[in-house]
Amino acid sequence: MSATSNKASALLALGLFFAIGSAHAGGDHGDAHSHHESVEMSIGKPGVAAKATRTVVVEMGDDMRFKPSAIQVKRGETIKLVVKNLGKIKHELNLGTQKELLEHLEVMKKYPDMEHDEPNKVTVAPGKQGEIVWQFTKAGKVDFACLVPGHYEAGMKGVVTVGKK
Ligand SMILES: [Cu+2]
Repeated sequence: MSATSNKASALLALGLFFAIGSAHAGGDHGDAHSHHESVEMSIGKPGVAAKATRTVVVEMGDDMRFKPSAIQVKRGETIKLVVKNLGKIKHELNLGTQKELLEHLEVMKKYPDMEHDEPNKVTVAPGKQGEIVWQFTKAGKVDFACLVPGHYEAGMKGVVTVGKK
């Protein structure tokens, strides 16, 4: 009996160790992000730069706004988004469904320093610019947002409308 309970508490301790370990991994941009792969299918897919039909410049500012905040594209179109940070603090542009963005917002609250290297996201330092090349394969709306804590809440969001043609 005592041998069994010792074993049980050892397993419990081990489980706790791994729980703490994986929480840290999330901060390094590890496992917490694996769920994005399926989301990419519902909003389109990473584009090939050579196939981009248009470049759209999106400016981000410390007024917590994207300019423009509404972008119109055609279904199937590959867009090169040039994302400029005109502010003095870090901003980012995340493409996703509303649901996915809200989920990610919660992760960002826990790990505000996380940097993004997925194809549907770009983190941009003050005064710099970044790029997302994306193919919008489904008609409808694709949301985008800055998920630096407090920014989305202040209205830093926008929408890409994907037309049928
Ligand atoms: Cu921001």
